Amino acid sequence: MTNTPKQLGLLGKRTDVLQLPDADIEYRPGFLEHAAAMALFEQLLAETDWRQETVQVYGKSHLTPRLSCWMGDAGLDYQYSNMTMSPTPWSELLQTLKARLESATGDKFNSVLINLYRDGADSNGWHSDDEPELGESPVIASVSLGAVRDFKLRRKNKSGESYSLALEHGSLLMMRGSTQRYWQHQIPKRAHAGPRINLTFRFVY
Ligand SMILES: O=C(O)CCC(=O)C(=O)O
Ligand SMILES: [Mn+2]
Repeated sequence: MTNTPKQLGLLGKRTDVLQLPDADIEYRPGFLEHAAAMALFEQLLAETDWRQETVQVYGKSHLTPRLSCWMGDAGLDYQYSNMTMSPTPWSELLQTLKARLESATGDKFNSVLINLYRDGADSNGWHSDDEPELGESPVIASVSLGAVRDFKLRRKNKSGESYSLALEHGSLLMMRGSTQRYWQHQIPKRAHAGPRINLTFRFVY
């Protein structure tokens, strides 16, 4: 099934504001209607140019424990975990989703990092989305499709403050303000999980 702009229906009106110090995080479950999110998931799974990137950690090469694709406006280059990525041109499908997100949030995006967690063994380690090209106060719009996975947050200041949130199919998580400066996030491995796709829309300066 192919998603047309009309089928990318928005549903949820509920927004949860996470009460975390020095963070600005909102969670909207049911941002995308279930069937539209399912069709989006299937289409992205089949049509995305998935790659397994290599990252350098302490001088050693590692394959990332997930597949990804970086899409965005021509001419944007992006540093991510010591790799430079040139974006794939926008697909019609994701241009449509971007426009929906922009009108729903009032923010502008020029790129998206798409991650595929093939099963529970795929993960995303502790990090902040704080690359200099995302500016002082990065705005990240994160759409989740498929299997529910835990999104963990921890304070950088060693206070021990942490938070865990289950990111559901069709949900939107918005991170703004000082969130990336003071907090890290991760998607830990999980014993049993089906495939999940996450899209983080960003604005690269
Ligand atoms: O999969 C997720 O929900 C988070 C992805 C993420 O943090 C990233 O790609 O920077
Ligand atoms: Mn991130």
